[in-house]
Amino acid sequence: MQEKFEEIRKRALEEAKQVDSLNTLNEIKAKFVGKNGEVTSLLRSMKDIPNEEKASFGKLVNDLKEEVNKFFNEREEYLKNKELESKYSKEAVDITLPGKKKSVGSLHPLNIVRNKIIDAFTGMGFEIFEGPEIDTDYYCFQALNIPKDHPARDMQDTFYFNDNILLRPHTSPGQVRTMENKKPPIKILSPGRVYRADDDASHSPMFHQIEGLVVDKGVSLCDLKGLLDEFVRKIFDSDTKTRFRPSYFPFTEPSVEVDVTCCKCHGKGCSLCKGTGWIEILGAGVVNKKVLEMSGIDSNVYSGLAFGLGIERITMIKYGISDIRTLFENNIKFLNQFDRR
Ligand code: FA5
Repeated sequence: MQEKFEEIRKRALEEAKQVDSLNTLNEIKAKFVGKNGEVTSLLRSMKDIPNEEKASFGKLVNDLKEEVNKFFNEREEYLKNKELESKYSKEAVDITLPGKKKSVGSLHPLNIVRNKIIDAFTGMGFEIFEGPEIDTDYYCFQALNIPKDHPARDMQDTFYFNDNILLRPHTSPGQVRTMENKKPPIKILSPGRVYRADDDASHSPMFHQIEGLVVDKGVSLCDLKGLLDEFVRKIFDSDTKTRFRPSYFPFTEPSVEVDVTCCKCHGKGCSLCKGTGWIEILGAGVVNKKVLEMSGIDSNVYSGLAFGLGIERITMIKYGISDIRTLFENNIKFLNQFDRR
């Protein structure tokens, strides 16, 4: 009997050592100490043991059962730890690896420049007024001293819905709408999309302008020069110079066009500025008295100054972009070159 006990003990130990999965461990363990296991059936054979040996036999069987349980419990512990270790090593994160870069969207260069321009002027006390993109002949032309059949209409030929309704060719209607609704002093900025029958490397059929209007007692061309000098210093390099050239707009008198020293060659002359050292950025002037009167402002008491700049033009100068169309193609490689903040 002693030998049989020893043989079961050895076999249980051997089999426990060889088990390599928790599922089979329970099956093998049951073969020894389960309901019908070898050790359990030894207990059942107790009835055949003489009475005087029953106690020592029972103790031996219980000791064996305890030992076999111990082998399998230890093995179970070992297998559980092994399983955990392999799970942890599979899930392990190498914290020395570089992180995955998230691609962050960026502002379009036109919006970057638009925001800079608006910041520059709001810092000087201007308020924002946005007019409609579809407007009437009266606001786009007549109220700006451009009567029907006036030759100046050709410069801003645009898209008409009918004889009276059109896509605005400039943001200047914003001047009139503001003066009709607001008493001086007025200091507004009117940004927005405008449309013209244009299409080449420096002219787009849809582009963006920002109109500025100041109406108060005693404002003059000198104020306009000071205002635009300050604006140019804020948008371009601090050493950028401005130049006023006489020009013609029916709604301003006198009228000027404003040039800045070329940002590429700083005035020496290069391909960007066509050898002149200067690049035009906007049209401006003292508001024509007729326009003030038509908008209900007494031109004997008040005077005004106005300017209208093209955001695309300023963006092209600032970033050295030679073809306006690249600003509308949405080429990610092109757009990624600009400030991402
Ligand atoms: C005007 O549109 C006037 N309304 C500006 C103005 C306002 C003058 C107030 C006086 C007082 P002009 O047509 O020059 O002016 O256009 C102004 C700016 O818009 C130009 O300097 C240029 O930068 C830009 N621009 C004109 N046409 C186009 C175009 N097709 N594509 C891109 N930019 C353009």
